[in-house]
Amino acid sequence: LKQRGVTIWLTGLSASGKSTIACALEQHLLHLQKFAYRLDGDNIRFGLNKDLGFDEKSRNENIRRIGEVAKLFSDASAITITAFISPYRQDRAVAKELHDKASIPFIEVYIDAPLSVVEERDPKGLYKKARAGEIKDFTGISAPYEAPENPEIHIRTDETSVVEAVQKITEYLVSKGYL
Ligand code: GGZ
Repeated sequence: LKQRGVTIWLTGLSASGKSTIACALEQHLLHLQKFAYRLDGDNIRFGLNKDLGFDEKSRNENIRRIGEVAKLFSDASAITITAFISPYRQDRAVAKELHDKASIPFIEVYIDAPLSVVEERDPKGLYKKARAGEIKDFTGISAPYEAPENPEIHIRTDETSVVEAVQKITEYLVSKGYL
């Protein structure tokens, strides 16, 4: 393989657009004949991490394991895209540190949409349930989201199309020589 691995770490609220952008980015990279691999709730929370819930300790462990797995994929030369809320700054810092120690690039991408916007989207009705007290520890309602202070890339999904978001991330990868 000519390519070197890199981890693209998406963080943001539920319904902010992480999965949509991650899927589109993965497709785009595969079309460019790159080895891209996406980690998201479907292949992690239903598999490796199916023993974990959404209290703070469980989320810490969820993100710790995802950080380790992302590092392994990137070490194996994949362009690894993770799409998890990852609400705690400290957890994301631990994942980044792991990559730093292995000299693998870690790109934090803040998928940013205001709470009012994601609550309006509410594609699965989860915000409504959280407001009604039917889901506890719901990020943005009854659990914290600590926004990145210095993300490598900041995408406002209420003002940016999916295509533009993919373009922005791709341009960053090219500018750093990762693509
Ligand atoms: C936040 C929750 C919760 C609670 C279930 N809080 O929009 P979704 O549905 O499809 O994606 C959300 C997903 C969040 O899992 P993550 O692994 O990304 O979270 S974290 O990084 O914080 O560990 C949401 C659903 O699971 N979900 N309960 N209480 N999101």
